[in-house]
Amino acid sequence: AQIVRLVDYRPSDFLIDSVELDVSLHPTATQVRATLVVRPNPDGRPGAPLVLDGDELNLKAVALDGRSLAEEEFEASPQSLTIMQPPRQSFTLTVETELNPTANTKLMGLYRSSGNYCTQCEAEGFRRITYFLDRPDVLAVYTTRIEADRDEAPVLLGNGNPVESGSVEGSNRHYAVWEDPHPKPSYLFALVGGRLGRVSKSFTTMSGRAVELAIYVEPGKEDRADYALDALERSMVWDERVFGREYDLDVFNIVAVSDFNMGAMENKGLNIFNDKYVLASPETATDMDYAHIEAIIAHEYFHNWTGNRVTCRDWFQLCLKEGLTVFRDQEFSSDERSRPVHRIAEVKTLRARQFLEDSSPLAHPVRPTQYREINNFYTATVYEKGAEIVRMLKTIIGNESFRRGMDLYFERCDGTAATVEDFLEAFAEVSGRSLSHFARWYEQSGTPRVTVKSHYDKAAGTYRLDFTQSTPPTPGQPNKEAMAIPVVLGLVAHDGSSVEAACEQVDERGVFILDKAADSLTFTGVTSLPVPSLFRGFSAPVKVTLDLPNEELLVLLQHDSDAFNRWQAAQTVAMRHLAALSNGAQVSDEEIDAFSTALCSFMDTDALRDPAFAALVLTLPSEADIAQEIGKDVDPDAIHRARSDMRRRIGKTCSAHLHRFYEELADSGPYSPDAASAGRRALRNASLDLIAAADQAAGEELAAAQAESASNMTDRLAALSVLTTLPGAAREEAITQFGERYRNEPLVMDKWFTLQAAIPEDDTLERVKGLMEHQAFSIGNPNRVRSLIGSFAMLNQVQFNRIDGAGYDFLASIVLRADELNPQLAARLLTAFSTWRMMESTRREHAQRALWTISRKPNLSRDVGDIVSRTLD
Ligand code: B3K
Ligand code: ZN
Repeated sequence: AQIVRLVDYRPSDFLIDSVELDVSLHPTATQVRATLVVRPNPDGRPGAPLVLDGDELNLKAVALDGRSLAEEEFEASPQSLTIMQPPRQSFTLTVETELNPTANTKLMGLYRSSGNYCTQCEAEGFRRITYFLDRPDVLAVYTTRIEADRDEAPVLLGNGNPVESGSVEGSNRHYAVWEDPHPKPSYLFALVGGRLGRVSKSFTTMSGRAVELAIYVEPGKEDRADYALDALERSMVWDERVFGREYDLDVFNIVAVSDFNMGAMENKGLNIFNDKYVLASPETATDMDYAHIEAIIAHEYFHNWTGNRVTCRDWFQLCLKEGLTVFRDQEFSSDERSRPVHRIAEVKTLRARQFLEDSSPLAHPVRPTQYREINNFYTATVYEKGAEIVRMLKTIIGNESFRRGMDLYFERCDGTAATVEDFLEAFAEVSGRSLSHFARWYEQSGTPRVTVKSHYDKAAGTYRLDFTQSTPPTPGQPNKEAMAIPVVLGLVAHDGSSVEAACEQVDERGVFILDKAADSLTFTGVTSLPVPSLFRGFSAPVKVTLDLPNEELLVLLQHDSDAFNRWQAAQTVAMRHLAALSNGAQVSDEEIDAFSTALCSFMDTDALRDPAFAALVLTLPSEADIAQEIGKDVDPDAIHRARSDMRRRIGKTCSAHLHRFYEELADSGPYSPDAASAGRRALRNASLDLIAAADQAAGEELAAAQAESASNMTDRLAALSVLTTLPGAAREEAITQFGERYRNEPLVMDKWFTLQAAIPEDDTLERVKGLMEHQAFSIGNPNRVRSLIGSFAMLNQVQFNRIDGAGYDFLASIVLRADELNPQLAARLLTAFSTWRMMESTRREHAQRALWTISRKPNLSRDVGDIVSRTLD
C-alpha cells in the first residue's frame, strides 16, 4: 500500500473558497449536492488537473459553471474524481453523490446510530460524503442545507449558526440551513439529523456576546447531560481566563451518539460525542466517568482555538492540535480538581500507554515522518507525549513567556493551517531562546532513560549528581542523540527540612536542563547527606534510574514538598519489590515490612488530609506496569502471583488502618461527583481492595454488602471489582444481580463486561465468548467491543497472554471479524499485540503465529494491514 511522507508535502494545486452542501437525508439513498467554488492555488502547479478525493462514492452528476460535463472531460471512480482541464480562474463545480448511511458500518462519513444520522470526518471521512480536496490545508466557508423526514429527524444540526428552516411543501419533509462563517478544513465538517432530547443554557462571553449552549441526547436521558453542560460552561470560562480565548459563534452544540469510533470530535460549533463521555448520573456513572466527561468536554471545546481557528497544514502536524489540546485539558482539570492528584493520574496513563507504545514495534515520533493509514496515528505518543512536550516547553521558558508565546501563536496563525515550526517559532521569539535542540522531542522516538549517581563529600560539604542519558533504538531510528531534558529538582534532608545548597546550573525555580549525554551538578554548602528529589512534578517524559536505597526513597514519601515525588518514591520501592518477586527472588519479610510500615505512618499523618492522594499511594503498580519494567522474557503468571502476594502482605500489616478508613469514610449524604468526595470514595475502596487481598472472608463479606447496598455506581462497581478477585458463589451471585439490574443500561453493561473480562482465571476466555452472545453485546458497537474484547486483551495480562496461546488466537479471530465491519475498531484491538516481543518464548511464538494468521488474510483493511505489518517487523 502507498506510503505518505512528510518530505513529499506540497501545497494543493487548487483551493476551495466556499462550499454549499445540500443533503437530503434518507436511510439508504441520501442525496448530496456539493457546489464548490474552486480556483487554482498560486502556490500550486499551473495547469495541473483537478483531482478530488473520494472513498466508496457513487457519483450521480457533475457540472462545471452550470454545464454538465461530457464523458471525456472527467474521470470518476469511487476513489476519485478528476477534471482534466479545469479553467485557469475561479469556477464552480457541482457534484452529486448518493450515499447509503444505513450500510455504513465503518462509522466514517455519514452513518446512522440508533436511527439518527451523524457524521465523522476526521481524518479522511469527508471524502465519503462528496468528492473533495480532503486535506487540512484547504480551508473553505460552508453553508449546509439539510433536509429530512420530519418524523425520522425532527432535529437538524450543522456547523456554524442556524440561518433558516422550514417545511418542504407537499411532503412530510422539512429542512434547516446552517452557515459557518469561519473557514475550515473538511475534517471539521459535521451534520446531525434525528430524534433527540435537548438541554441548554445561555452563556455570555468575556466581551458580552450571548451564546446558546445545547447538548442533544437520546430522548428521556436529558438529565444525564447536566454535568456535561456544566463542564462546558466551566471550560469556556477557564479558556477566557487562562488563555484569553473567546468563543466565536452564536451557538455551541454537542450531540451524544452511541456508535462512535473514539471519544469525541471537535467539529466547528457541532461537537459529536461518544455518549459514554456525555451521559452521567450517580446511579450509572462512576467518579472516573465524571472526570473523563469533564476532561473530554473541555478538550473538544479547547480545540475551537487549538485545532479549528488554527488548524494543521498536514496530518504529520497532528500533535500541533492534539498534544497542545491535551495539555490544555490537563491544565483545566488540574485547576478544577487537585493538581498533584491529577498529575499523578496523567503520568500513570502516560507510562501505561505511551511508554509502552514507545518501547514497542509501533513506536513513532510525536511528529511521524510517514504513514500508510493516518487513523493509526491518533496515538498516546501524538496525544500524551505531545502534551508533555508543551509542558516541558512551559517549564523551560517560564509561565509568563509561555503565555506570551501562545498569544503570539494565535495572533500569527489564526485562520491558517500551521506547522510545529510555526508553533515553536512563537516561543523562540518571545523568550529569546533557541528551541532547535528542544525540537528534537518531535523527531526522535523512544523514551529517554536518565541514570543518576550521587556522591556526598562530607568534609568538603559538597554533593554531586552525575547524570547520563540515552534513548534506546526504535523502528527506523537505530542511533539516538541527546535530548534537552528539563529536570526540576531539590534536596531534602533526612529530617524532612529542605536543603538550601548552591549550584550554578540550577536556576532559582530549581530547573536544570540536561542537554548533553552526560553532565554533573555540584552543590556546595551541604552539611549533611541529603536525599535528591529529581524530576519533581514529572518534569520530563523519561525513565529514571536512581542509585538511592529504599530507606532514602521512603524519606521522600514522608517529607518531600513535591507531592508527585512522594507518590513516586512509594511506587519506586514497590516496583523494586514487585520486579524482584516476579523474577523469582525472595524478598524478606523485613523488607516488605519496612515498606508497609512506611505506608502505615504515611496513613497516620496524611491520608485523611488528602484521601485522593492517599488512594494513589496505596495502589501498587499494575501487572502491565511490572511487565514493562521487567521488559523481556516476561511471565505474566509470575507477575500476577508477585503482585497478589505483595497486596496480601501490605494488607496484613496495615490491616488496622485499612479497616479504620473503611469505617470512617463510609458514604454520608447525597452523592456529589466533586474531587474531594471522589477522593474519599477512592481511599475507602482502595482500603477494601487491600483488606480483601489479606483476608478473603472479611473482604468478601464487606464487598458483597457494599455491592448490594451502594447508593452510587462508584461504590457499587468498586465492590464488584473487589469481588472479581475472589472466586466463589458470592462473586457469581453479585455478577448476576448487577447484570439483571442494569440490563437496559448499555453504558453500565459495558462496565459489567469489562469486570468479567478482567477476571484473572482460566475460564475467563470461555466467559468472554459466552458474553459475546449476551443480548447487550454487539460486534458493531465500538463501546461494547472495547468493553468486552478490548478489556480482555488490554487489562487481563494473565488470560490474554495464556501460555496455550488461546487468548491470542481469540483476539486474532475477533480482529478479522471486526475488520470486515469497522477497520478502525479492528486496528485498535490489534494494538494489544504490541507487547508480544517482551513475552517469554512460548508465548512469543504463539503470538507471532496469531499475527501471521492475521497478516495472511486477503483483503485486510489498510488500518489492520498497517498495524499487523509494523507489529511483526
Ligand atoms: N480529533 C478527534 C479524533 C479524531 C480521530 C480520527 N481517527 C478527537 C480529539 O482528539 O479531540
Ligand atoms: Zn483532540
